[in-house]
Amino acid sequence: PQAKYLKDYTAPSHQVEKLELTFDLHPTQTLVTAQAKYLALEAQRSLTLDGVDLRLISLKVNGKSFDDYHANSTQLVLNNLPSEFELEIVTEISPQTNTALEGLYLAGGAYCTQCEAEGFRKITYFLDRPDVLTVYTVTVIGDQSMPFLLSNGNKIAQGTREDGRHYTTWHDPYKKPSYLFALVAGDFDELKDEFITCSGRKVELVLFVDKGNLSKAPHAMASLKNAMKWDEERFNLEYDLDIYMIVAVDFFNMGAMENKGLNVFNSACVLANQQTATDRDYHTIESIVGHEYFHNWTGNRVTCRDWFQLSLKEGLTVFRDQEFSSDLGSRGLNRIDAVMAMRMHQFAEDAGPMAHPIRPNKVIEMNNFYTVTVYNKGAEVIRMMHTLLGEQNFQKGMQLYFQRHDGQAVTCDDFVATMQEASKTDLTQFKLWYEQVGTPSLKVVTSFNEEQSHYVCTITQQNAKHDPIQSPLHIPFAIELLDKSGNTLPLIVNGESVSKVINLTQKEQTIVFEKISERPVAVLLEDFSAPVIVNYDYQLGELIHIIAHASSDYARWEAAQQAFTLQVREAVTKHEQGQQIILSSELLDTFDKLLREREGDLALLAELIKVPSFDTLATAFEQVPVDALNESIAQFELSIANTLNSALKDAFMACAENGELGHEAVSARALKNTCLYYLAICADEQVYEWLESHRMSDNMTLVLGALKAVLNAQLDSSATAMAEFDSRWRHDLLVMDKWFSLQATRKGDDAIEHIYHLYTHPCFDKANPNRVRALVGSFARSNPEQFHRIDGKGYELLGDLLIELNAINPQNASRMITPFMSWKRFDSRRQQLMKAQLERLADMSDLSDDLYEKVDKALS
Ligand code: BAL
Ligand code: ZN
Repeated sequence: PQAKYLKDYTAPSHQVEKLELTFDLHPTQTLVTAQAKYLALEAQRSLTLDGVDLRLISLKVNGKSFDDYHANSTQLVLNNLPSEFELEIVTEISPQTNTALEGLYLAGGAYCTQCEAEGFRKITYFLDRPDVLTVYTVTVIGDQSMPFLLSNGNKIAQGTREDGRHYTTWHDPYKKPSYLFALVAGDFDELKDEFITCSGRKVELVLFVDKGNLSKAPHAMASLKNAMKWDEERFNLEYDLDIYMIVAVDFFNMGAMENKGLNVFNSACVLANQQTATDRDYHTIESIVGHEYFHNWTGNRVTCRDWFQLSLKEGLTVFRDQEFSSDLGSRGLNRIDAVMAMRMHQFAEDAGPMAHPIRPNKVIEMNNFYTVTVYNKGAEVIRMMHTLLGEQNFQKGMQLYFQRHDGQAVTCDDFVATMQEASKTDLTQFKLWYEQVGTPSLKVVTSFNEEQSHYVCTITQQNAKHDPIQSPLHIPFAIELLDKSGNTLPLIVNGESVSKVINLTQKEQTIVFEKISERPVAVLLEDFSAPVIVNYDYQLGELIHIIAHASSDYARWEAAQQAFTLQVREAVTKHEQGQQIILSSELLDTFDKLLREREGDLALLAELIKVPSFDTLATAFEQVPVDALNESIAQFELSIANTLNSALKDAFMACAENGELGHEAVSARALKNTCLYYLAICADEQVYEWLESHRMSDNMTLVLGALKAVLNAQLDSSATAMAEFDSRWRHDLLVMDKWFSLQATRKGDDAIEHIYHLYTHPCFDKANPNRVRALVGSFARSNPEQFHRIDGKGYELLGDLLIELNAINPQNASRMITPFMSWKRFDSRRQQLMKAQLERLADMSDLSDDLYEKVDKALS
């Protein structure tokens, strides 16, 4: 496979004035007629169009058949063309056999498209690149069994043909790149609503769901209306078409897609009622509906010049959706979510063989770059800009960005330039964040000078070893100083009050805080003000002080994470020396007190007392001590369960939860579930009763919480509980995904065989990405004990699946390979075993580009 480089970018050879598409839908022989007007930008006489898996039926230039062309498996080259011409191309495609779910496919009874990044070339020959924008008019012809024939923009015609088939024509007045094209055809239930924009325009809102699912659509609709209102209020951005449609489909590679005026969503990111969806699902739906809506401006109205600039729209839109969730819900909890994603997934990616800058410079398969780095680290980079500029200047920058670039395809540099200009802030050094690779670290050393009343912080930046940019970055470093009583101390530097955000720009910087009369406790990198690792020798007592007193909820949670990390380091050493592992009584006392006081947000408390995940704790070690880590986590949980038994029970009973969806009820359920999880570990009759009553309730958050607790504690009731859930929910595949995920975390020697056995479950389907992620994805991510089995059976299971998925759906295969990418972080035996699986893949003659790129990098 051929790599593409950012440095090789060249402007397109032609402009396309308009594109008219006609789809005559058929499962295996869909005819696509594309009529376009091309204008050569230079004295170009040839035109190279992208096209993959297409059967060319006919080709005309200016109405006449044309044969001065040649085609290969990825391109069609036309020669000796005039400078302006109409091109008509008819191609035939087979949606039913398209299991890759890219381009036009027929799955779960509906036709559906996914064109980002390069799926449009699987529909027709075109300049399939984001900097070629044109106006689309689309006619969809289909059987009457599919009442809805949808595409982007406004409906301008519909009717029935003589042969009984019907058609609908759509026109999108906004120029767009091909990746934003969408078509959906099928039979759905509709939820309709409307939104009156800030300028008084009425927008029709329609949500299409599978028949019978209408009762699960209102939350997504409410989220959409909230998003539309929020974008007007916070960003001054109004929706621009007369209609906004969302279609939920069952087969989809991603969460959702922001096609202009016609979002296509994975049904898992739309459908919710309290019987079938957890509070977490509700939150995810709100944030994804928001994310896709926000793309209408950051992505659609202003798009990317080339795919290397993906973070231009994704980093920015993730930042916007995070702000949306934070403004509507709890800022602290949303920050915790964002940081967990960074720590657990992005830091690992940035340290592994697929490490890349948020603006990558070399790509083989673009689908491999829809990553936590481009999305989440990209959002952190935007957040740092927001921190440095402040809300007002940031919004000024956004306004300038739209004023200058509306309707254009631009670069990350263009974005930073508008921010810089509007805020009159020099972002030259800051821009290195777009090029650097790996997680930078900050070593912090502090000292207290009692005589001078000085608290001195020396901070040294270190780029990652594999970072090509070995020079200091511009890092906003937020700090809070707490006195012995837990009060926040004013920050005075050089005789002047300063804000809590310090600009780090040098390799080493010393900050002297003045008028500090006692040694304070420093809350470092408050709110994760930069995506970096802080190395500082905290004492457990200091962390406990922060848990009790920091003014930011995030900082309190972060201190608990750090405390667990400190403890796990000790525990691993103890495990190696054959000593008993327990959690420090100081930390247990702190948790006990918090559980008894139950002040503030209960959901925060629930997060605070959770032992961090295996993946999170693993980041504290150069080489992951698999067995010691599994043992430590189990022992920590046992310590909490035993020691805090009565506090957990009191908290469980005191949490009033009325089955509603408001923040208080959600928080109460979160804490109830955390308590029950621990209580099940040393359950008594009372706890069995609680578990049973939650398991039988009609609230999925409680049901799943109880099931998870029962399985984790390996209670006798596990098998019956799982069987009952199966028979109750077999008709609802999205709910069954929760069941598959739970099955994946099963312990015991037969866990692996059990998963192979589940492949034959009537609800399981390897062609459906949701099912695969639920079962095998959860296994590899959330069952470290079984996945990393020393007999290699866990790795073999994933290897077997990847080989199959390579043929069915390369994009999904490529996502599922992630756990193998960090194989070098394990002991030599496990390295050998994982490497063997990677080599199995490398030896395949038909390895997809998607997997090739990752396997090649992993093995090199
Ligand atoms: N553009 C792909 C899906 C998303 O990020 O919204
Ligand atoms: Zn996005």
